[in-house]
Amino acid sequence: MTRTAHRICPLCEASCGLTIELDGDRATRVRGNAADVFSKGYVCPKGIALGDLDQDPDRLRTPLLRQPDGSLAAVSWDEAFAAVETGLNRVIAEHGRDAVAYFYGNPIVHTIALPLYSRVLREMLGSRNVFGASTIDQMPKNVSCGLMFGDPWAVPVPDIDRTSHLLVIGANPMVSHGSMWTVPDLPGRLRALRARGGRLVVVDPRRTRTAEVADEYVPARPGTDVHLLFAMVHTLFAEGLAVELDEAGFAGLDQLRQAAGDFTPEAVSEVCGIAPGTIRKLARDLAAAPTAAVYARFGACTTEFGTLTNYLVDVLNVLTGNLDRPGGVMFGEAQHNALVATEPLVLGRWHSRVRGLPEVVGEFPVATLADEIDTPGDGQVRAVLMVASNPVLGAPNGERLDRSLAGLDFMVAVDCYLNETTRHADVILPPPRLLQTGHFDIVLSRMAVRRVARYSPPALPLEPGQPSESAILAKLALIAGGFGAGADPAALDEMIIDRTLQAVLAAPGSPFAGRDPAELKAMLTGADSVERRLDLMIRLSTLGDAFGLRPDGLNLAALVAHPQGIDVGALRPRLNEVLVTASGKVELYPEPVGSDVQRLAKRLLRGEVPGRDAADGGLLLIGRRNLRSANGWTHNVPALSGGSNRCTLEINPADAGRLHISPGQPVTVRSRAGSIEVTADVTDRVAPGVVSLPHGWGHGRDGARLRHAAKDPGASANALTDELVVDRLSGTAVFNAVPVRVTPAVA
Ligand SMILES: Nc1nc2c(c(=O)[nH]1)N[C@H]1C(S)=C(S)[C@@H](COP(=O)(O)OP(=O)(O)OC[C@H]3O[C@@H](n4cnc5c(=O)[nH]c(N)nc54)[C@H](O)[C@@H]3O)O[C@H]1N2
Ligand SMILES: Nc1nc2c(c(=O)[nH]1)N[C@H]1C(S)=C(S)[C@@H](COP(=O)(O)OP(=O)(O)OC[C@H]3O[C@@H](n4cnc5c(=O)[nH]c(N)nc54)[C@H](O)[C@@H]3O)O[C@H]1N2
Ligand code: SF4
Ligand SMILES: [Mo]
Repeated sequence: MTRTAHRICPLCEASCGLTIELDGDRATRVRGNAADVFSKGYVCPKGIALGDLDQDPDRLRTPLLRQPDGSLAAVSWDEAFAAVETGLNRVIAEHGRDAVAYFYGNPIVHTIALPLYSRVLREMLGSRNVFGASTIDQMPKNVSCGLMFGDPWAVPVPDIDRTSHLLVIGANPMVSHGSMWTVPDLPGRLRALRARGGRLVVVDPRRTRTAEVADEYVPARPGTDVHLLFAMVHTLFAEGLAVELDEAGFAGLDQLRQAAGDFTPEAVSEVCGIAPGTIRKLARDLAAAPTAAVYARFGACTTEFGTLTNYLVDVLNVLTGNLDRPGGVMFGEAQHNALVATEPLVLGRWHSRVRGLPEVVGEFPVATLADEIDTPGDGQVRAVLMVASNPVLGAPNGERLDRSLAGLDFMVAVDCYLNETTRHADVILPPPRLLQTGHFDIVLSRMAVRRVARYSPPALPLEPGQPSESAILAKLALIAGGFGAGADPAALDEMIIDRTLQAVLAAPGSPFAGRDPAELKAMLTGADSVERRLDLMIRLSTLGDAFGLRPDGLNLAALVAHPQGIDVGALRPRLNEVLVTASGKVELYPEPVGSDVQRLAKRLLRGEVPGRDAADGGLLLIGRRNLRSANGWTHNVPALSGGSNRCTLEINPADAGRLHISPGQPVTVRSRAGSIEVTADVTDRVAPGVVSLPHGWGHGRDGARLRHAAKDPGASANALTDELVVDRLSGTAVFNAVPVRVTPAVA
C-alpha cells in the first residue's frame, strides 16, 4: 500500500520539511515538502537520501551484547537492559558515580529523545564526568552568549530576510546549511538578500561555496579572527562609528574601548594576513549599512581564542546598533518552557581531575576525556554511556581516545551503527529507524529565523516490544538512578511533568498562581507520555497557549492538525525577555574576557604569527564539510559517498610546488599528535600556508560494521588534531589552525 508522510529532516540544522512516499514500510521517494511553512520545498541530497539511511542494511535493528568470547551478539531488549543494569551497578558500587561518564553527541539537537532525557539522565547518574559534542563544536558561542546575556542558549541569529549586510566569518552555510542558525534554503535567502541590494561578505582561509557567491571575499589566516575582530572594534571606536549605548542597558563599554586600544589595524595586519585598509573597510561597511548582521561559526569557534572571537562578533553587533533589531541579529523563540527563569552562566564551578580544566555549562571538555580514562586514581572514569556520538572520529586526537575506550571496564552505546566508537561497547542499544521516529525541534527552534512550530509524528509504528529512543534513554536514566531495568519509562515522564508544573506554578509572578497542577495536567494531549511532555513544552513556550490564557497560542493538537507547520511570523525584538545577567545589563566586558584579552595582547606584543615559525614552512590545517556528509555517519550510504565526497588534503599550488607534491600524489601529514596518509588535491581554493582535510573519515577498523564506508575509508583528520590545546574559556577543542608538516609519502 502506498501513502505519503511528512517528516522534518534530522540531518542538519536547516530542518527542512520532507515529503516521504511509502510503499508498505519502505520509503520509495523523498523530496522537499513544498507546503512546509518554513522550508517551502527546499531539500538537499542528504534529505533525499533519508530512505537510504533508513534502509541501510548495516543499520542496527536489535540490541547487541558483548559475549564471553569477545564477539557482539543480537539479544532481546530485556537482556540488553538487564546487562546495562548489572554493568553499571558494578562500576558504581566499586568505584562510585564519577567513575561513569556520560557522553552525548551531535544528534542531541536533531532528536526529540536526547533533549528530553539528557538532563534527567545526568541528574540520575550523578556523575561530574559529563562530556558532549558541544566542546568539540559550539561551546565558545554558548560561553560568550552566557557571559554577555546570562543564558548560554540566548544566541542571536542573523535576521537574514531583512538584513542589508551579512558578514560571515568561519562558516560555510552554502554547504553546511547553517549552524546555530536554523535557516532552511539558505542559498535562496542569500540570493534574495543580494537581489534586494544587500551585501554578503565572507572571511575564510578557504574559498568556499559561500565565498564564491559573496560580494566580497577576504582570505584570512586561520586562528586569527580574534585579532581581526578586535581591530574592527578598534576602528569603530577610533572613527566614531559606534552607536550611542544607554548605560542602563549595557555594562563595560569603557573597559571594552580601552582593551581595543592596542588592536589597531596596523598592529594585527601581519598576524591576520589582511591589509589595514581592508580591516578598516570591513568595519566601515558594517557601520554604514542600514542594517547588518555579523555571523561566525565553526571556524571561529574551534580555535585557540574561540570564546573571545565569538564574544567580539556580538560586540560588533552591539556597537553597530544591530543587536535585537529587525535586519540585525535577533533571538529566536524556543518551543519550550519560558516561564521558569534561567540562572546566569557561572563558569568553573568544579574542575576536571587530571588537567584541572574548568567545568563549562555542566560539562568537562571532550579534549580531556582520554586523560580521565587513562589516569588511575580516585574518580578515574571506568565506564562510559555513549549516546549518539562517534568521538573516535570526532574528538581531538581521536586515536588516543580509541585506545582509551578499549581499556574501559564497561561501555554502553545508544547508536544506530556499530562504528569506530561503538565497537568498544559492551551493550549497544539502537534507536528505531528514521521512519519510526517523530521530529520536533526543541533546541533548534531557539535559533530559527522565523517563529515557526512544526511536529512530525512517526511515519511508521514501532515493532511490538521495540522501545522508542525516548524509552531507551528513560530506561538508562532509571537504571542509573537505581530504579532498575524493569522500571516504567512513562512514570519518569509523569514525574517530569509534575515537577515542571510545580516549578511553573511556584515561579514569581506565575500566571497560573492558585491553579491546581492536576487541572493543568489533565489538559495535556498526546498519544503517549512523550507527546504529553511536548504538549507541556509548547503550551509553556512564548508561542504557546499557556493552557488557555493565550487562546491564539500553540499546543500539540494545533501542530498535529497542521502537518505543514504553523508560521507565527518574523522574529521580534525580545532582548528584555532573554537577558538574565546578574547586572540586568548586556555585559560588554564580562570578567573572564579580560584575562584572555591580556593573554592575546601578550602574544601580539611578542609578534607571534600562527604557523609562521613552524618547521617546514608552517602549514596550518583547517577542516571542510562536504554537501553529502553529516559528519562521518552518512558515509555508509552509497548515494552519499564517492564522487566529490572524498577525503583528500587540499593544498595551495605554491606550497605543493615548494614541497615537491604533485596533484593526486599520496602525502604524509604529521602533527604533534600523530600522522596520516592521504591524497593531495592541489588547488588555490585554500590560501597559501593552509591545508584542508574533511573530518569523519578513518573507517574500516576491526570490529566496526560499516561495510560500504570501509571500501573507501579515508583517514581521520583527528589523528592530527591535538587534545592538549583548547580554547581556555570554553575548553573547546582546536580543530582549525593546527600546525602540520606535509611531505610526499614514501612508497
Ligand atoms: N577535525 C574535525 N573534527 C570535528 C569537526 C570538524 O569540523 N573537524 N566537527 C566537530 C563537530 S561540529 C561535531 S558536531 C562533532 C560530531 O561529533 P559526534 O557527536 O560524534 O557526531 P556525529 O559524528 O554526527 O555522530 C553521530 C553519532 O550518532 C549516531 N546517530 C545518528 N543519528 C542518531 C540518532 O537518531 N540516535 C542515536 N542514538 N544515534 C544516532 C551516528 O551513528 C553516530 O555514531 O565532530 C567534531 N569534530
Ligand atoms: N553538508 C554538511 N552539512 C553540515 C555538516 C556536515 O558534515 N556536512 N555538519 C553539521 C555540523 S555538525 C556543524 S557544527 C555545521 C558547521 O557549519 P559551518 O560552520 O557553516 O561549517 P564548516 O564547513 O565547518 O565551516 C567552517 C568554515 O570555517 C573556515 N575556517 C577554518 N578556520 C578558520 C579560521 O580560523 N578563521 C575563519 N574565518 N575561517 C576558518 C573553514 O574553511 C570553513 O569554511 O555544519 C552542519 N552541517
Ligand atoms: S539542508 Fe539539511 S535539513 Fe535540509 S534536506 Fe539537507 S540535510 Fe536535511
Ligand atoms: Mo557540529
